[in-house]
Amino acid sequence: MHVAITREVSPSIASCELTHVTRQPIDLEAARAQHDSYVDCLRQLGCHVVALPAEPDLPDAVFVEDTAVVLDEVAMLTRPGAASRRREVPSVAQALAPFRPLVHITAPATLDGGDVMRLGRRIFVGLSGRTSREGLEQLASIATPLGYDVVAVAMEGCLHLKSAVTAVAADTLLLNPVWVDRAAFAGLEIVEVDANEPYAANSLLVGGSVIHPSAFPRTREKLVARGLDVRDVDVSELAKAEGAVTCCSLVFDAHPGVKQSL
Ligand code: CIR
Repeated sequence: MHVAITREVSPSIASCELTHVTRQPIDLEAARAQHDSYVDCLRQLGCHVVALPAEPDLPDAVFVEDTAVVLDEVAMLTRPGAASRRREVPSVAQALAPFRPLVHITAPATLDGGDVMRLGRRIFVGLSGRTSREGLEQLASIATPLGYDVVAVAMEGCLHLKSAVTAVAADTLLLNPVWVDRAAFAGLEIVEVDANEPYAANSLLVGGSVIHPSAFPRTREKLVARGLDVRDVDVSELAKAEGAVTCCSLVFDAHPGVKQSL
């Protein structure tokens, strides 16, 4: 069974961090409605959802992905690159504690979960504006002894590695070649986003289904043409806070080892 940790949209989301996106008004009710539909989609795909309450003083707290990296063996609590986001971590740690032993990324290292893409026993880590070389090294010092191969990936032009590339199947990636070099992923199948839809690479694979933003129909067609089960969600309001579909949840296997995990 998959668990999905989520958090309600903060009433202060309008004060979110922004890096590559121009600030525009965010309709809180619309953002909440979209988030509800996203959580429904996770439930439809069989996830047991652990929904944390909104954090009124933490504008970006809905984007729980950045606060942790959940492996089969441990949950790694991050030290987010944006100082404003570090107070999001303790409540996520509490939510993860029943499922995994906890380990921590510590200062001065920084690491955002959005920069960490796990594919089986391989972990790709984007060196972004949020994730430092020390963050990568601390992650490797935890994951390598557990048997994971940790691979550093250069990227540019976007916030996180998973803005540029995500898995849509065990051996297939959805990728924007402008932001990350496909050569970093030799041996894997690559589907490129439609050139007019640069933000379309962020998708969330749950079981065999791909949650994908409805704003990107041309890229969606490419996924459907490959026989993938694509579930559209409208996250346009959350996109104004520079978020997308991976960042709103931490999805992991409740009982790793019992069956194949993500
Ligand atoms: C931030 O800049 O931290 C938030 N406004 C957006 C975080 C999105 N997270 C993600 O894609 N993993």
